[in-house]
Amino acid sequence: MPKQILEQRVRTVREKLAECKRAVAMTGAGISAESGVPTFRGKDGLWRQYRATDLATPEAFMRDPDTVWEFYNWRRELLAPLKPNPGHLALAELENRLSEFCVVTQNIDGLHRVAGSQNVIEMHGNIWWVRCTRCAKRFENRTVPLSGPPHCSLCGAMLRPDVVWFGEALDAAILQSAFDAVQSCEVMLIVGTSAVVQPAASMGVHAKRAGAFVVEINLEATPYSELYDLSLLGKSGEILPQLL
Ligand code: BJW
Ligand code: ZN
Repeated sequence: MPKQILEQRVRTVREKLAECKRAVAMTGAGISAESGVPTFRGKDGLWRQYRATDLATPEAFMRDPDTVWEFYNWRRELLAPLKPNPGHLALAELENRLSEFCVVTQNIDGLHRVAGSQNVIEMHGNIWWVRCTRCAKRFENRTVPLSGPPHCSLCGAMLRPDVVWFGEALDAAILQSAFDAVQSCEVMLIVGTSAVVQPAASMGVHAKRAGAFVVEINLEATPYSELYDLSLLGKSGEILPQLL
């Protein structure tokens, strides 16, 4: 994208944000890429190296919990030392500046909260939480590395990562709060998501239908780019700070 066009679009979005009261940022793996977190579908993306059906479905976990836990343990080790980048920090600062601002994220890395965002809806869960496969009790667990699958301190059953796998329904209350946020915002930023995984992928469409000004920030176009008001092509860690 030519620099001049990008700068002009950035100015437009900055003005929209300065005028508005309610905004939402919907984020995906791309916002954490500059922190060193692998994406799913990019060049070195996780789903290019591993089969999601072997590692991120309830069937895979039932079949081979040790392998699934090995995968999540490896990702926990990789994530543990990573820090938020200027993109996360800019969204945390937007929350301070607007009367209502919320981050709806597909990411499970927890970096938005580390950056200081408080109003965060984690649609796909959080890798630092585990859930009992029998009694459904949730626990925060930051042990790195884990030595084998962890077990529930209440009932002894195996715990699973508290994340949403393919074919699993999102938590109804979490999904509703995401819908409420996107359907009542004036400006929506859609950052670093390939927009192929539902129901997250169509959140921008809901915002657009409800009258929001919808902006996509990504290295490349996505299946929804044409529907939105503006596309800012570039790194979110460089573009988001310019919107303040
Ligand atoms: C940058 C950047 C930089 C990089 N700056 N940008 C057929 C049609 C429609 C739907 C379906 C279908 N078949 C099956 C479904 C449903 C399925 C689905 O959508 N599948 C599609 C893939 C086809 N969805 C589900 O199963 C969901 N549940 C559901 O539908 O339930 C229904 C139900 C109801 C009632 C009962 C039962 C069921 C659940 C989806 C769960 C997704 N889970 C994962 C794993 C989470 C845990 C984990 O991490 O291990 O979530 S998969 C993975 O994809 C992860 C992500 O959150 C999600 C989205 O990925 P994201 O964030 O978009 O990352 P990438 O890598 O794809 O994109 C990165 C982007 O960043 C790129 O665009 C880059 O260009 C950009 N970028 N660097 C700016 N510096
Ligand atoms: Zn239990």
